[in-house]
Amino acid sequence: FPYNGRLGTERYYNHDEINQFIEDLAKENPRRIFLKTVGKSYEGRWLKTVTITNGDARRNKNVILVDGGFHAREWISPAAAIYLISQLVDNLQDNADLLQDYDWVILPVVNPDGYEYTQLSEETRFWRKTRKPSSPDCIGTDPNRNFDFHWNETGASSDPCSLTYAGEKAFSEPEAVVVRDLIHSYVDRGKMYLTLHSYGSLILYPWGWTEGVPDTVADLHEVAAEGQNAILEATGTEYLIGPSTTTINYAAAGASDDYAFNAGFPISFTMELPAGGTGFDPPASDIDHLVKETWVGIAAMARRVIQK
Ligand code: ING
Ligand code: ZN
Repeated sequence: FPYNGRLGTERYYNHDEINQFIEDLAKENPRRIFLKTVGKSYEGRWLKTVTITNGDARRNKNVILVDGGFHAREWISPAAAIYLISQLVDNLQDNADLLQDYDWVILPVVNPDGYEYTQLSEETRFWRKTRKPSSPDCIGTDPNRNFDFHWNETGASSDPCSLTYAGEKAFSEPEAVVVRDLIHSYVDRGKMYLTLHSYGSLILYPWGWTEGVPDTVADLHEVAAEGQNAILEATGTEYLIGPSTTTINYAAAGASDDYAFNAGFPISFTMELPAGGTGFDPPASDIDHLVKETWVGIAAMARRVIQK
């Protein structure tokens, strides 16, 4: 597929292609799109956010913060982030309301070392964690157990070889530090934090560390329901929505959505995109409809947040 300045939905892309894409976007749209290098992965890959605006000069708009690619094998997540970026950039007319008083800050691949590793071979395809050695024998920490909020209290492991290893301490992973710093730098203006995972067809909200729910659970539920209904209407895909712990039936502390919510994002979701293939590996032919329905859900949730 010839590169026309956009990444299509025909296949999955590697981290270099994704970074090149957002760099090109920023160069083409210098008044609307801003690129920021926000850190480096353990193996030295640049983590870059793209900030999408409608081009008016007003600063300090509200912010919607979205990330993808926490977990290496969840390839549909960066794909959905790419599609989200493309929609917000290319369809300004249709989405004027989403950008009128809001800027969108998107980090498409939180864990590029893991993501690249899963692209190496069939044997490495289902790697989940980061790639920093965690012990003499094992590699990787679960970046979604590495956040400093009830860190390693439940649903995480102290075994460096475990899939859900919480890390030697909270924020031991540079990739989690990058997301932490994004959360703090945008929280004053932050109206929604959304982290894209797979798989499960779920929209999860805090808490993940306890069976308790926040005081504002009704608000969280209302916004999630908006996404759920929009997706159902668009494609018939049935998402389940609810508090993380009781919806996936296990508590898991140290995740980014709890951290962002506790830091002050009033709406904070983990969106688990639908399974495909054996779960984490939807065939390329499924990318198009999955990322499109995800976009429909995200846009509906954002509109509910904006109207509140
Ligand atoms: N699932 C999430 C995980 O990190 C989750 C589930 C969401 C746990 C929010 C805690 C908080 O395990 C996947 N597929 O990564
Ligand atoms: Zn995940």
